[in-house]
Amino acid sequence: MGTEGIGMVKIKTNDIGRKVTVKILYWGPHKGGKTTIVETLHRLTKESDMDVVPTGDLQKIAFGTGATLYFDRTTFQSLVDISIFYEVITVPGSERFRPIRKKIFRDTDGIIFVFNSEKSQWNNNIKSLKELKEITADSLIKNIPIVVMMNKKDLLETVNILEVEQLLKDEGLIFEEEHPLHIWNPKVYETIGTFENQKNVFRTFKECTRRIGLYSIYGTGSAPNIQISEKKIARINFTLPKRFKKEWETFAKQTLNISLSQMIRNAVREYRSKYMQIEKESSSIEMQIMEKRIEKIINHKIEEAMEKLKPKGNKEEKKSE
Ligand SMILES: Nc1nc2c(ncn2[C@@H]2O[C@H](COP(=O)(O)OP(=O)(O)OP(=O)(O)O)[C@@H](O)[C@H]2O)c(=O)[nH]1
Ligand SMILES: [Mg+2]
Repeated sequence: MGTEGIGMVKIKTNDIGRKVTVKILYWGPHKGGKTTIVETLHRLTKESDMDVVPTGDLQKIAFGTGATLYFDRTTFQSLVDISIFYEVITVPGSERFRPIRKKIFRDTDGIIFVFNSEKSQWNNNIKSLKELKEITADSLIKNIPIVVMMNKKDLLETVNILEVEQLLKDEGLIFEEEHPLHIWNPKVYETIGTFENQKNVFRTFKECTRRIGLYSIYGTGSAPNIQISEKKIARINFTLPKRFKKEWETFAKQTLNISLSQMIRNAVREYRSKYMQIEKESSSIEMQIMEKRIEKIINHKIEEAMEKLKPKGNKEEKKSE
């Protein structure tokens, strides 16, 4: 089946649910730098103090020239949550390996597209992107997060970021602001893949893992649908439904012995600190999700409060029945 293995972020757990494996695929044209980037990522996480570490060597199946023949593969473990493993794979970019790419793509949770920024390579990038779209059967962004590396930015004759974004737009991979998927538009990074001059290699990887996590947790495998309200983006500013306000005030005072505003502040602090642990780099996406979570917990507390404030008579009567 053409679309087999395509769909949502399908994070795999082992039998006892303790180990989670996430598959990240580096995709892009021949000689764009995929293998180089993964080599750099591997060495960097091995030698420096990062929050992921390689669990083994980097397996490469390549020609003598260095071009990938089948794939490169390696696994990293998260140190933030040691039950999470990232299986990182690169496809071979040469055109004739399309069937292999299709096979390797199966069960991918997130894509890092390695664009070759050299002006002479423009058409190869387009071909590679179109092929990816075809293979993913339009599930990119919607069900599979994607981030873009504009690689080889150390070279002189390179395209600029606006040109790449325009291409993504033309290919339907950038949504307008009013579209619900807008916040999941692929982030485009200018990168250098070689270890010596490396730029944004780890950052792009982290952004991909972050998106996979968000899709998995908040979107049950698809892009979480978060309504963007300008007021909400501006700051954490949730409002209590007025009709519950009194009940909640009573709840805060009677049960927790604090004021309503203190209780809100505590809820905000609690969720903010949780978020900071997951992601230090705050962005509007986290803010919106955090607000959703806070709203949820507040609504839950309101319900709890309502429950508590219900006339007790009925319950007791029932008990004694
Ligand atoms: N100047 C420069 N060269 C780079 C960069 N990244 C990779 N290269 C070089 O580009 C060439 C091709 O890199 P690879 O990593 O083999 O490319 P690939 O995308 O894996 O190619 P395939 O396996 O054939 O798909 C190598 O000579 C790399 O050293 C970069 O950021 N800047
Ligand atoms: Mg390669």
